[in-house]
Amino acid sequence: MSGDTCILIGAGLDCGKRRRGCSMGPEAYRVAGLATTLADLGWHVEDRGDVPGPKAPPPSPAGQVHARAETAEWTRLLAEAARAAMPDGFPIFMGGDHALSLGTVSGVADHAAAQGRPLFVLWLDAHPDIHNPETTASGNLHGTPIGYVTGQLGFDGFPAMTHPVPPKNICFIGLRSVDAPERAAIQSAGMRAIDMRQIDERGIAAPLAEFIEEVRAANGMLHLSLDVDFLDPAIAPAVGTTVPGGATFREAHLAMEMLHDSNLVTSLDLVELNPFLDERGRTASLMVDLTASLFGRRVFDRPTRSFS
Ligand code: 4U7
Ligand code: MN
Ligand code: MN
Ligand code: MN
Repeated sequence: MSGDTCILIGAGLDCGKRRRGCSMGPEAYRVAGLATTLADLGWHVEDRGDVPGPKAPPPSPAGQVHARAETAEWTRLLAEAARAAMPDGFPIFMGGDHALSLGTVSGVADHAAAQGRPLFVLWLDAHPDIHNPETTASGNLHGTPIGYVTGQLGFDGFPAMTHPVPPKNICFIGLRSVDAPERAAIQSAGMRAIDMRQIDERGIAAPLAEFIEEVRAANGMLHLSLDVDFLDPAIAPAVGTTVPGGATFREAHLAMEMLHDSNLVTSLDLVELNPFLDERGRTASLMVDLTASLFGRRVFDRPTRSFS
């Protein structure tokens, strides 16, 4: 991540759940100063604008799964945007709800496969989002991106996942709301899942460092998907699915600082920001500040004298 170009891509997808407002996310990140923040850190920033969603959102029959056809079309469009951006720089997908990751991760996975490198995914979220249309009880597809990108069945009408991400290449951190079928899927696939209790007991640095070293050893590319609800709702209220007991301000920044130093992250989703629920822009600003830590903001630019 000693970088040159980062590419901002607005993905105002809002159909992964019923409560609306994430369509305003891309504009909130722009208003909160994401581009100038990154430019001040020395990055060349290119804003590609917003990916236009499906022109005439295909009607989805009312039923168990909400907006299946519209989400499938977004998945195709965002995978294409990701494949186009990866060769040009570091894409930042400004969401939009988490259903956007069906598209972004599949496009990034195609790119990694073309480079002959394994793709790893770090999922910072209260939820593992490993449902598929058969297991989801809510019918909300923002709870399914990990199910889709790992190649689970049931996604009829969606583009085929050409390069599924092996479950062992995925690491969840921050979990505190896991449904029964999700628990079964995580355990049977032997996935890395760091819940909040483990963070309480070990801190966030130790498990994250272990994952970073595995990615490095495999010469992997690392996609980071940051859900606002990873954070404690007391500091990040602008999200539909608040779950108490989330990551603190410093736990989140430390994760971003370590990921910056790792130099392994090659793409980023910022998801689930609902500006309609924010308080004077504080959640949008926090997400921008976390992105700044990921892109190299630090207190000192070289080691300082400490006590000895
Ligand atoms: B998010 C849930 F039941 N698991 O399936 C579901 F708890 O992208 C929540 O992480 C999904 O915000 C949350 O609806 C999706 C629920
Ligand atoms: Mn290109
Ligand atoms: Mn999520
Ligand atoms: Mn979540």
